Amino acid sequence: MTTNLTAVLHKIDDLRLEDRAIPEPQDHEVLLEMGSVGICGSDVHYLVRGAIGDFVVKAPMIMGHEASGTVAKVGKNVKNLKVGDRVAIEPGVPCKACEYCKHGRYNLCADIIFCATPPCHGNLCQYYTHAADFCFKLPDHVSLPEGALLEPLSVGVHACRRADVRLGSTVLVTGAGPIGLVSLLSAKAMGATNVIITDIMQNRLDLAKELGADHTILLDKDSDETAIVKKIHALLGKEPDKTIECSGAESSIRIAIQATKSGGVVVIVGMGKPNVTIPLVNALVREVDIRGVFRYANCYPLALEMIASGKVDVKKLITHNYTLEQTLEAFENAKTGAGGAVKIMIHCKKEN
Ligand code: NAD
Ligand code: 572
Ligand code: ZN
Repeated sequence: MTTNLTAVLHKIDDLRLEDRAIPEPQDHEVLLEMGSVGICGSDVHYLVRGAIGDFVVKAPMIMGHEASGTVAKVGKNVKNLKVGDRVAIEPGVPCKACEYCKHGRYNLCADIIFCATPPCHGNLCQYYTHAADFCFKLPDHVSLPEGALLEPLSVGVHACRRADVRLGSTVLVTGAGPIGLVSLLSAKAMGATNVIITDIMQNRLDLAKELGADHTILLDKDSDETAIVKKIHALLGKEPDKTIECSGAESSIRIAIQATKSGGVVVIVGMGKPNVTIPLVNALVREVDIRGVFRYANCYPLALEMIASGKVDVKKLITHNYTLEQTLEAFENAKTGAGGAVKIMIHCKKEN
């Protein structure tokens, strides 16, 4: 019997399951018995590379930030939740005092504490404490795995808000990984009527089609960019109003800019090389707005509504399931992508 089995990344390729003490919630926090935790590409990146940009794993770090759980204890100032409530956990808790927080753009807060971004711990464990106001109660018919998927779905919601996707929009999504797929789902739910998505993997495009993509394009790494832009226009019958770049590939960013209609918007979600060559003059003379996307702010409520109302089915993203005890195997699967892995879900609670 363990007290609080916890997945701790010590250094590159050194992920361990350890038993830790159960933490005590502070006055504004809840103690959660963890339900489901999805593996994100960033978790895999820390495992394989030990860093993303300036964020370096210098001390052992608990993995996981796509998570849900059940309230086991409440701090004395908590009013919004009670023991037994099932919640989705928004993993970034900002300072609430800086200019960005006060204006609602708390994803830009320099002091945000974000799960499993070093030096902050994540929540891939049995018991974990979190700020109660960053926990969202799930209705009975929304499952704990769906609660965990609110996290990537919120990235899709934020990307579509930044792109100003609306009823009747024609949208290009580049990259059909988990983030491209939640962007597709969000765009459709927000009223986009014509969505085309690209990838270099056919199985991901097949899933995109199942999730509602109107058109898919299989690319290979050496595809001619001008020819791809023409194909996008031909399949859509017009130029996309908005493009959501979710691959991180330099050529995709160039295609995104060239394909988007004059006066349209390109949002960049994918993180690839820090410096890329893009057709900037093409963008400026056609007033194509290029906008960044950094995580999300104020997106959990809408993401939850999209799932609870049945407008989007995120469960189809889950290709593999593991128990907390099988965490090392789960990460091995995520590293290799074996079995056409898209979203791998770890279930911390036995009856999930
Ligand atoms: P992923 O690696 O699973 O997905 C990327 C997809 O792009 C893959 O399916 C891959 O086959 C495809 N791809 C590669 N080259 C391509 C090309 N030339 N054209 C079209 N598709 C191509 O990763 P993910 O989890 O879906 O995340 C996508 C990206 O978004 C990553 O770069 C990730 O770091 C980034 N991300 C950014 C934020 C943010 O806040 N900006 C948040 C989450 C993820
Ligand atoms: O779910 C949030 C998330 N954010 C990602 C990647 C995966 N999942 N981002 C890409 C990496 N950045 S970062 O700024 N960083 C490590 C803090 O390079 C954050 C957003
Ligand atoms: Zn993530």
